[in-house]
Amino acid sequence: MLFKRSDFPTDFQFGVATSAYQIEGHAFGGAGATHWDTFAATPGNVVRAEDGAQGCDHYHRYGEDFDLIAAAGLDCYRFSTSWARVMPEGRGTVNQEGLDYYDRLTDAMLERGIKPCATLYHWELPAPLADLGGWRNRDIAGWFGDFAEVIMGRIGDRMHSVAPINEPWCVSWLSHFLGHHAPGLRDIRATAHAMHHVLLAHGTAIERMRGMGLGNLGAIFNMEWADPVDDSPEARKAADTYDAYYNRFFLSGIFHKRYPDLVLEGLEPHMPTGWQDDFDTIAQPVDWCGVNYYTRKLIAPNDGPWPHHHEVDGPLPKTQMGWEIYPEGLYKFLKRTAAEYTGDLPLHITENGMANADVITDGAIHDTARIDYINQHLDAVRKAVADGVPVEGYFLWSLLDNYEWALGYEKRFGMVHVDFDTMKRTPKASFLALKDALGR
Ligand code: IFM
Repeated sequence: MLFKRSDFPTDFQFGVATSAYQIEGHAFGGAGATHWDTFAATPGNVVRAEDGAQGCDHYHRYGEDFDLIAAAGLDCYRFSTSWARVMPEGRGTVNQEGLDYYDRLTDAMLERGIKPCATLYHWELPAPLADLGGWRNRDIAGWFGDFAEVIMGRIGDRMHSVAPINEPWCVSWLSHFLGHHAPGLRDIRATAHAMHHVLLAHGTAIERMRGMGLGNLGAIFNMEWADPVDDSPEARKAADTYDAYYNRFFLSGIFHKRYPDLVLEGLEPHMPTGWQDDFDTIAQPVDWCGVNYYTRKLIAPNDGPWPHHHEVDGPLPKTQMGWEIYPEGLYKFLKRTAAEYTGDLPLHITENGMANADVITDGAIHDTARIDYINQHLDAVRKAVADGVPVEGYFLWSLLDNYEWALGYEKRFGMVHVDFDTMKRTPKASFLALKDALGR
């Protein structure tokens, strides 16, 4: 790596991030069915119809995985709690086995000196709630608040930080407008409802957790830089619209108590009744803001229905996901988020990383592309810190190769290789390089 721990402020924290459905193995421990199980079981939705039933068998192997985190010298572990594991019906009955599991997980982190950073929801909606309309149903805010109280009632006393929802854009737009993720809808009214309800659920959970006396609560946004395909005003507006519904909508709801005009231009007729009255809940104060950053998009205008645009293939080097590598976007987002939304609030990069077609050669994995990617993005972080942006942490996505949702197990994001037949873990060159850089 081209950096050392000492190149960052003294309290800067390094961590690694994962999520429940992607690694745990949802077949174990009495977890209920989720909308990802049914989405994956429907032909055409997921590569090879793969699901999270086995994941990386982290459910049984978390001790070994936490040993790796500790060995790498990382300070924090960002994990998520599966709603369907804790409450298989989504409401009512609690699965004690699920609570016991997260209890053991928490203690296993603490025993190794790793700070537990929880995200309550990383996409595995209990199927019975999907039957009731899922994120389209306003009641989800209350159901989610109840789940927050149940899970944090058990492990909240030992959390370093908690965020309610991972990537509201993915929960709403990607899943209800583009249909790429469960529940696979392509409907503008469903999208408008989900976008608003995901924020209402976020605020409700923050309110409930504050009520329980929990602190260090945050919000996590995925951000994608949008550049116009050319210099025309039409292309500029197309890119600004993409930026508005992808990035600004969620930040603006939570930090400005309003939605951007460029989004309301398309979504206002489809918003749920009374949405304007929900901002006091949505904008519950948070203690930090998380930025998940991977890439940028080139956007071109078109004559189709709103949002009147489409993505264009860009010229930059790409990852295994086909995503352009654009570290400048991270720098620009850190600057802009602080300047326009969060001010002095601590920022954390809660996800950043790349998929790479990693193979084992003579027992080793030479993922130099990932090392370069991390170097370039941490350089962008250092630049932002030098400019006075209060960035306090960086979490690499991800610890392990895992279930990459609609793309199945093919895309490898881990700094530790997983053989999905044997579940054997093999640290890649990036793991060893990070360990070297962070060594205390
Ligand atoms: O794997 C996902 C994760 O679940 C959410 N953020 C982006 C990652 C890579 O696509």
